[in-house]
Amino acid sequence: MRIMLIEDSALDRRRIGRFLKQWSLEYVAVENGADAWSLLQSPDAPSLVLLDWMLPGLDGIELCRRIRTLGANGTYIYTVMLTAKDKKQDLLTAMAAGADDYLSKPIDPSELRARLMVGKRILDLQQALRFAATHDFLTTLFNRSEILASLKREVARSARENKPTAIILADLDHFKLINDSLGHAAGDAVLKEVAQRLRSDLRTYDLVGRYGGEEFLLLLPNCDLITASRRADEIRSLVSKNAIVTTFAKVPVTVSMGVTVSGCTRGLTIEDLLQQADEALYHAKQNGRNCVRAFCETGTNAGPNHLR
Ligand code: GH3
Ligand code: MG
Ligand code: MG
Ligand code: MG
Repeated sequence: MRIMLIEDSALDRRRIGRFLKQWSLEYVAVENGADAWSLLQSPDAPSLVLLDWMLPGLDGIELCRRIRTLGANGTYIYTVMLTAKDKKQDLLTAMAAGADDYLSKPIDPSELRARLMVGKRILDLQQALRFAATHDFLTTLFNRSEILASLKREVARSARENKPTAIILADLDHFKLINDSLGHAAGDAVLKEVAQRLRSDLRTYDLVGRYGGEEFLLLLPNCDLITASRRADEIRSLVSKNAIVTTFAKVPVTVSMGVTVSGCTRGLTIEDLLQQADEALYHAKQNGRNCVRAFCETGTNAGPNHLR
């Protein structure tokens, strides 16, 4: 948990800062609302804000309202108002503006510490709920709805920046046989390990999610069809390189992949692109599995060797 202290009084800033340091809490101190607002809009903004009510320019209440408009992307900012005001009406104003809690000045350190603990509990809970809502329970990859949301975002961005985004649909070969011969638990162990292998070969800005039972969707931003086909083939080879060791048996695993890119043809929907990747995947399966096929407008699908 990172804290932002927004306080125009240098004395209060130092005093509260001293407490936070004493408790080994990471914090950044800001002395006015405008600076705070620009910091809060950055992707790595602090998750808990200690906010003075009276500030020059943008005051605490207005800042509180603005912080609440940031919540849309899922990261909650827990807000504690600090103020000398102690009338009940003020408390209501602060809460209505979006504050989660309220502390009267002069700040009592043990009270501050207790409120921070409550905030941390709420933030931890919120983070756990958010993770559960966006990730697949078995593999801990992004779940279907989250990877589809990412696809939508990446495709919009690639159109804006006029750069391709590669879409790879990967499907385990004859996975049903593993379930049938070794049982569902062995199948689950294989899915977990495959997910780990997929994740291990990706770059930080690439994305991977569990699209369906034994199907995975990979997104490579700013990657053209030829490069994506090669990358897919590397990933395919990594997945199948070593048999997967489960408590039931050593299981050889292969994967087939279909690749397409956004940005080649204008006006393609997410559904069109998924359809293209699926078509290419179908060709990979038809071709004997354990291979990569790229979608082509003409209907012929080529593996990475043909694209070189
Ligand atoms: P193909 O090479 O054509 O893709 O064959 P396949 O056997 O992989 O494909 P099919 O669609 O026939 O079977 C997929 C199987 O994946 C069927 C389903 O029971 C299994 N499956 C889906 N989700 C899970 C899961 O969470 N755990 C386990 N163990 N199996 C799952
Ligand atoms: Mg003040
Ligand atoms: Mg399948
Ligand atoms: Mg399959």
